[in-house]
Amino acid sequence: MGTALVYHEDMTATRLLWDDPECEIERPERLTATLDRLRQRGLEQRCLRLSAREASKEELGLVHSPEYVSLVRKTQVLGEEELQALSGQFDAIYFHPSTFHCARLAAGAGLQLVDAVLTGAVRNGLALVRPPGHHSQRAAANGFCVFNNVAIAAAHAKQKHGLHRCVPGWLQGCGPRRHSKGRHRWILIVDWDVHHGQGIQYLFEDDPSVLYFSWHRYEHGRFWPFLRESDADAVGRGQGLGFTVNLPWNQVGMGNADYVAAFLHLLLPLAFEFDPELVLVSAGFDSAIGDPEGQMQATPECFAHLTHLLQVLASGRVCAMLEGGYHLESLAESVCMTVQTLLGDPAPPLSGPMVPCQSALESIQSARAAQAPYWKSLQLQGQCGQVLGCRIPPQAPCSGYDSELSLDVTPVLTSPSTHSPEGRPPPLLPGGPMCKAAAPAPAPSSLLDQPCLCPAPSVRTTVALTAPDITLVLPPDVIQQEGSALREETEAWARPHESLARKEALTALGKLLYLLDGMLDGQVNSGIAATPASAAAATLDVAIQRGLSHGAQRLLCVALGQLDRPPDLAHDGRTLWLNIGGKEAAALSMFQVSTPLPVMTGGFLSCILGLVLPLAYGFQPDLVLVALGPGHGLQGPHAALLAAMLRGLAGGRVLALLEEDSTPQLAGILARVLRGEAPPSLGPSSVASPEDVQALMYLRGQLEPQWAMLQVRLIAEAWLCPGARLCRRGRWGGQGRASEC
Ligand code: Q9C
Ligand code: ZN
Repeated sequence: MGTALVYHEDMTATRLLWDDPECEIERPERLTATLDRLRQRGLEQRCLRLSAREASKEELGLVHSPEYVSLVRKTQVLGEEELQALSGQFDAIYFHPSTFHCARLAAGAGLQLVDAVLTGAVRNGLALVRPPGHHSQRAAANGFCVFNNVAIAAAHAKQKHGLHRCVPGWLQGCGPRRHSKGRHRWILIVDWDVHHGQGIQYLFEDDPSVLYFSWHRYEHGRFWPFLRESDADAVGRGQGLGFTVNLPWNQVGMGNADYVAAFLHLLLPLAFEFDPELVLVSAGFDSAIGDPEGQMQATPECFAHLTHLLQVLASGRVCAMLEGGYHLESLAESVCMTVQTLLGDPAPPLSGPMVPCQSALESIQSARAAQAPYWKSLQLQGQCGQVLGCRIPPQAPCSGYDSELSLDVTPVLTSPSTHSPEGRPPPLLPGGPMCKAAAPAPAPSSLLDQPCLCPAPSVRTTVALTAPDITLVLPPDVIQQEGSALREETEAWARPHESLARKEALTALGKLLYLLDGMLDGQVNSGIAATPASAAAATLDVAIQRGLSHGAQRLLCVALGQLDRPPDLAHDGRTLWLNIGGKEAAALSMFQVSTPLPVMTGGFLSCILGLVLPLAYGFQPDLVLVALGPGHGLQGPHAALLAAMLRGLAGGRVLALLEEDSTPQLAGILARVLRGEAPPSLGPSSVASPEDVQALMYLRGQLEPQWAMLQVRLIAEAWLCPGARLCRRGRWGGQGRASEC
């Protein structure tokens, strides 16, 4: 299933006819420059091109008053002076004789996109539109926005869903399946534009079937549109309490680490709990580097990651619609990253230090605190601080840190609280290859001159199974690998390992080495290999050594089940070893972590979002091994979600190692997510068990000082546990937290 690109060149017609410094940035070149770049990159050609249609009066009426629609209709026949006078009645608005036509096309484009996705014609898509929509209100134009394109699309999708929902079997959500609060789950709107989409917020603030998330430049209320209701404590009204999520940025200069942290620690926990059927993105790119409005620092690649992270929701049904974005180069590049990711290409690695700034952490924390009363996924972590801080002996499973690796690490929270691009905290890790990644962020122009860093490998995903199973259903472009590494070479790697002496183990190892070499040479992007269960640990050990000696600078290994840490694993910071399925939570060093396999889906999700991905994004690996070892206990959909999310790292260079007797279904589902398909929905998520939460919070406490991406401050302390603050500081959360206590 493909990606739709909805466009109509008539949308370049509307433009500012008089002098107005505030409005002049919203110009036709925004669309033409973006489309040119999509063509140059060959991305437009890979999409299903749809020509935008005009939204009808009735469709506009889903969101806007009839009087307002006819007011805008009349602008078609006004002269320049009348247009200017009318424009002056709204905040940051211009009308042109073509505005009504363009705005109807913009709204219509969103409707076509949603229809294409909900009918299954495509998996996802982008509508390239002007004028933008998210500031527009029931009876008001605002902030360059005339009709609220995303809100109209959401209202239309709801209506459409209403039509379909009694068709048996179309959606599991039809029958008894309800949201945890007894409501039908439905649409998630993610507004990553740098301005607050107050128009969308007003339209859905009492509607629990639409979860609206917006981050925005706020500066404590001193930035346009200067609204009190843009702050984190605006959480919706009535039935819709908790379904409006505002993340106000109080400083400029927010970058990749801040945006990814906001997704991992705020948006995604809520989004998984909400379990939407459809994700709409108010895709403004004025939140990208170089934009004059936003003054932020996130690079275009960051939008590939944001898109990638959203694609694990709603079976990948993501509809993005252009909002703002006024730096033509940054806009065009960021749109390319978004479309490329919608098409299923792996996200290019993020550059720069993955250390969220203090101000971003404060904002994320205040939004989490405001939402905690409404979301189980946030409450548990708060309670856990209480449970752990007060009941668990601090010395329990921790064996202490490897001294030279942790001692001279600067505690992140002692960095200055003012945030500027230059005032970043120092890089996290001493010496080694990480320092390269932690170079200062390049200036916008030099950064934007670079093309995408990772050329597409000729083969996307390869499956190298020992006994190819004819029942294994693979997508057409996934290759079944025939080749093996040379016999002598395979034997040399196997020699130190007793469990690799058997012929079957050697054969499997030869196939794995061949696949790994293809990945390291850049011929293959990702792959799956199998091994006899008895040889799993040794095979993984060889894969790590081989990867490190053949070009990988930093290797992330996620080992599920009973897979012991290779005995000779070096503590040089080049390998991050993460075992999920260990007996107890333990951090042998910041690079060797083990945690029990979560019991419940909710615990599994918080393990991935709260531990695995923050460590992985902080580590910035260039190769990922994920091994499903003996007793891994993961069901297909869980394994698929893990693999799908890990694919965001290392430019998608992920090698999955399975046991030989794994089901063909498991191999098939992993092959599909590794080549870029969406993982199946996990369904309504259960809460995490107390043990799951304890393990996670314990490790977070141990590792937070070294891994900045893990940082989330204890939420709603007073609300959950009056004593938690003290417990936490005194017992295990003290380092670097002077400001908190
Ligand atoms: N310098 C969109 O991005 N002017 N609208 C703000 C602050 C209005 C932005 C002035 C900005 C409207 C869709
Ligand atoms: Zn904007």
